[in-house]
Amino acid sequence: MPDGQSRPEHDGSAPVRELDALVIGAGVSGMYALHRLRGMGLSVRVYDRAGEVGGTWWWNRYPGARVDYPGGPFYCYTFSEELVRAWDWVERQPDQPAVLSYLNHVADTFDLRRDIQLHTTVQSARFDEAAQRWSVETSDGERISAQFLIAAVGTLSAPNKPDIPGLDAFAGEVFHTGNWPQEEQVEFAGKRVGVIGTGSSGVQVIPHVAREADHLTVFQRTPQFALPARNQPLDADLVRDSKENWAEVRRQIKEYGRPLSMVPSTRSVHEDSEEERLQVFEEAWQQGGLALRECYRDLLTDPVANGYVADFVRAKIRETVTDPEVAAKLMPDYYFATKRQVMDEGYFETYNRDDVTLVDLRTEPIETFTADGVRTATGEYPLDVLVLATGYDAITGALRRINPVGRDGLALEDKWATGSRTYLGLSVVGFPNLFMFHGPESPSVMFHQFFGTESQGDWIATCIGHMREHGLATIEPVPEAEAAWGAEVQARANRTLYPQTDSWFTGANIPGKPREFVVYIGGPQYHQHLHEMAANGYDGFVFAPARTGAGSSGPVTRT
Ligand code: N01
Repeated sequence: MPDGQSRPEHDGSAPVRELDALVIGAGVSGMYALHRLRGMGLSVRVYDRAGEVGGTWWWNRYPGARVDYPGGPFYCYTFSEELVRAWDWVERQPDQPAVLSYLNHVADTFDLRRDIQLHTTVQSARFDEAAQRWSVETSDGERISAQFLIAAVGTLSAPNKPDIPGLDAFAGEVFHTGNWPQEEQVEFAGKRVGVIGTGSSGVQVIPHVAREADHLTVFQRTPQFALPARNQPLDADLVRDSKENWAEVRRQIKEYGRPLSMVPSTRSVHEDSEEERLQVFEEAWQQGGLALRECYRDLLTDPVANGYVADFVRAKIRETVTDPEVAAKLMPDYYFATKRQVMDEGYFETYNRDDVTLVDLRTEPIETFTADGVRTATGEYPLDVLVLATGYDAITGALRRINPVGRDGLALEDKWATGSRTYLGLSVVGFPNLFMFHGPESPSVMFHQFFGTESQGDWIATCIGHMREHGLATIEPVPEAEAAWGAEVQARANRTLYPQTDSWFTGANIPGKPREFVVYIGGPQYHQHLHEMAANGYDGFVFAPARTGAGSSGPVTRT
């Protein structure tokens, strides 16, 4: 039976589709995996429960959604100069419709849609040890047997619906920013709207809702060190130069995780006087984007340095918000920039409006939702519409919800019950031939998202090519390599202030999730290591040849 075709079952059940690789998710990573692996002659199919390609950019169409980091120079795949030249970005931080149009353009350019099955959820995946393949079932009853299972499920794609008493009894409309209605336009005009959550999504949606709604109530659990995004039209010279010298731009991204113009300072905060320091902070504030986080090298490692910049931002919030009592509620009290940095466009100014109320849940917790709104310890807030900007079960949530079952019946949920251990953030002991994009212990969102995808996708493609060349059926990391990688990730994180703050980086936003910092800090070194390790014979992995009946040979470590 040729790959990619279906094999009838003798028991009368639905036929099984045979694939070389099954990819879960048609976002940035899934589309790249399809393009790359199909180009090697593999039979590949992508499954996605969404109605279109685009992943997070398809789901997150709330008002105000846009790229909030200046990705520099463009928010795009980097591997194809032709693709770079063919698309004209207009803004430094494009909005959601622009990004979604771009991703649709990519799907068309590379004729990806014919191998993407939309409106289809992967419901289960189990490794069949005898067949050395993954058995997968989808929501429409299809059964698939694939040699490789590739999880391109997204870092921030499993919405977190908070467990707040009475929420299901609320009679008004409820929307989650990560699952925004596709067809209908959500109307806020003339309505009393509540927003829970002040992360990146909340900070983006709040000014838009405030402008439209009759009244907006923001329920804030943790204030933000939001920085001015200062989005702007792309400079025509930068666009032209970047397109003409794309190989050099790409080299810089590979080496630094961003173009040279955005590389952090090597200067310590302690080398400057207070006056000089404040001037550096002010210039970075005016520049906007990540400039303030990058203006000294030790802001994220030295508590004293961090305190200086945190005080500077708190002073800016106090200057912006006219009512001192409201400003006091907006004061963040953890280390600056240790949550994923939030960018704002008129966020703090929103609290100067008469039709906006800020409820500080730290002093006034929600007791319950009622049919008409929210009751807190000290007040009642009638609402017609509720927006949940409450984030995600990040990094591991989407794959844990599928819960693949590996060797010896080991479920991923159980494997990761006490810690999300992986090797290189892309493979897991006990789960042969499972590859993850942006998994736990990879650089994930802390590196140029598109380049990171391409680097991991190229690694997976090279590895599969290597296996085919040597007649190998499975690959799996060894426990020692997995443990050592986990230790390396933790050691790097512990040299920074990140692990000390509750955030989705640490899993602290999801009750019951293990608290651990599972992002690899030091992106460029990760990608270098990944490819060197492959070139050196896949240290830390064990391969097994294809079984030829009962007398199969055991695993081989190196080839
Ligand atoms: O989610 P978040 P997000 N009761 O987890 C609060 C990316 N992104 O969707 O901080 C009350 O950051 C929670 O409070 P606390 C980006 O990487 C990118 O905003 O846990 N409040 C917090 O305020 C970003 O980091 C773009 O105390 C509750 C908020 O909800 C990531 O997505 C745009 C609560 C959640 O903030 C996630 O951002 C948007 C409860 N029970 C997002 N539960 C771009 O532009 C949660 N909260 C590229």
